[in-house]
Amino acid sequence: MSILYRSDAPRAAAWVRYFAEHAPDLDFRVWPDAGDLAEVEYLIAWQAPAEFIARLPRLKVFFSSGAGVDHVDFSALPGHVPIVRMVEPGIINGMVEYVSLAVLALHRDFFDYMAAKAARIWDPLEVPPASARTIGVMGMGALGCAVLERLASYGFNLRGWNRSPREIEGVESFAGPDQLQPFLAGCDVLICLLPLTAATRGILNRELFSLLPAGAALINVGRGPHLVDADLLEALDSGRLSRAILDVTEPEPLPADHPFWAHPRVFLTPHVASMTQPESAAPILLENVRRHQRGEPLADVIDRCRGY
Ligand code: OXD
Repeated sequence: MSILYRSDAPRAAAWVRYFAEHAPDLDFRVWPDAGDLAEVEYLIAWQAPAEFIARLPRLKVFFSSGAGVDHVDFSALPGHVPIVRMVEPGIINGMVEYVSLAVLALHRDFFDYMAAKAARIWDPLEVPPASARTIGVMGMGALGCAVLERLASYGFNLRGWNRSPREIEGVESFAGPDQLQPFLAGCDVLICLLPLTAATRGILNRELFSLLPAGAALINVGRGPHLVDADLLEALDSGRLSRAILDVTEPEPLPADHPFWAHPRVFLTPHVASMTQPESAAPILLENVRRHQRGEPLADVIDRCRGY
């Protein structure tokens, strides 16, 4: 039974250690030291290039090393090979930390104070309670729900929007295109945690911004192509939006001459909101391999038609 890891090299050693200790019966290999590729049955990878997949005739399961699968070429993977996304506590906790930090920094005016400090201005602003703000999350999957749960602990008003209806206690839920407008109308801070699909590409655009309350802020931790960059710049420059916190861009890395770098109301991080943590991901992936070996249904298999 061979598993091949073909992803982030610095984290490979931790995967190897875990499998050596907990699954010595499995032959865990790390690319490029992959041996005979014809023996590989499970692949852990970020991408699935067609010419590489063609060299794995016995592949049984493709495990994405990240939470998203938009970068995976589904057509390269034979129809009988399930595609499994990474849902693990390390990724979830990282996202919860990042989004909480971003929301609290907006709520407590940290970006204004950074500018004030640079200008040596001592100017205390009003401190409204969290209950005076409404935070909206687009995408109520594993990450979106965990983020909403943590934000609830601060006392914010919460709302969520999802393709299909989802109920979470304490969260006003909206679903589908018809409810997008009423959802947006109440969001002081909008967080994008949607999967990237044909339906969500470019969803953060001028029309959507026009439906938010004037002065709302945007946090994009989904994917760069969710956002129409020119529309965001226009919304910021016209004052329709107050700020944007972006962890993802298109392309990545963001080119040095892109206007986001110098924009005073865009805060950028280089796609670090959350990362797969081998220590917490390996046990979950191993359990899924064991399920497959026992002929049981796998967890976190994506729907190829839906795209996530
Ligand atoms: C992921 C990511 O999908 O890091 O896990 O963006």
